[in-house]
Amino acid sequence: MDSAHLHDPFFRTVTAEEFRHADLAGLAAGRCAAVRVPHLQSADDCARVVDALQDVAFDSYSERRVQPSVMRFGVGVSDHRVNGRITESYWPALRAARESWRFLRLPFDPMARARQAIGEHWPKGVAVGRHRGRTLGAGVLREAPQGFRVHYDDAEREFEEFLLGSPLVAQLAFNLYLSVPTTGGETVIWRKRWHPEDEKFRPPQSYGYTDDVVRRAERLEMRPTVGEGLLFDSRNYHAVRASSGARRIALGFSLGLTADGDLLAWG
Ligand SMILES: O=C(O)CCC(=O)C(=O)O
Ligand SMILES: [Fe+2]
Repeated sequence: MDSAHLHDPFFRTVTAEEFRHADLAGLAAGRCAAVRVPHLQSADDCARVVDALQDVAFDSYSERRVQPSVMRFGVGVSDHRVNGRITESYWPALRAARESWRFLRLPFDPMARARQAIGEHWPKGVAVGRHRGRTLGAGVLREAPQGFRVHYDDAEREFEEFLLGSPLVAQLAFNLYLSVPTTGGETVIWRKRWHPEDEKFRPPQSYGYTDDVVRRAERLEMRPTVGEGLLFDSRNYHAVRASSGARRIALGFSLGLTADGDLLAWG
């Protein structure tokens, strides 16, 4: 039998009304691939953020590394990483990004709310991670009408020193969908982690890989709805399909689980 047709019963999504402790622990343990909470935020609150962004310019990620381009509001640590270290440029960029957030004059902090919702049943809650004593960015908003290439996110491999001061026993990507397109925009996750052989599928300098890297791997495809919160294991290869018809804006951050049970966010 072609291995592409075999199903791993642990490679599945769990849908729940909130982020339950058992589902987060199960996700970290590899007992499921993603946890979806369809109504994490109300459509009204999502619309409030989207409205505030109406006339706001997004930056784009480094065009050298990220093709096709991905638009971003806020600062991501990946754009300030050289040879596995955070460059000093990150900190003033982060201060400027915090200023831009204040400029939106939102009646609530959507990142803090998301952390609160994820940490509601987690013993220590969710805090923003710190790097060498300095608090990292809490997350970004991303808009990628042309999608994200197949890639994985793993701070253990991306950073030479521990990003959050200690090893991360699990790493998750969080997204809250504030606005969704009419066509496309699916999040796709493959049951595959990086292998050294995969480098032949990565164009030089690129963060992402060609689709061949996930050929034959089992796949999950999700179509997010407005207000949905999604958590998945970011070390699995994943991608976002191109979209059209309306903006696809997701609030996103990474989460790392330490051996002490701390769930720490960074953008
Ligand atoms: O926008 C998404 O659905 C996923 C984006 C992504 O690559 C991530 O959150 O790591
Ligand atoms: Fe990602």
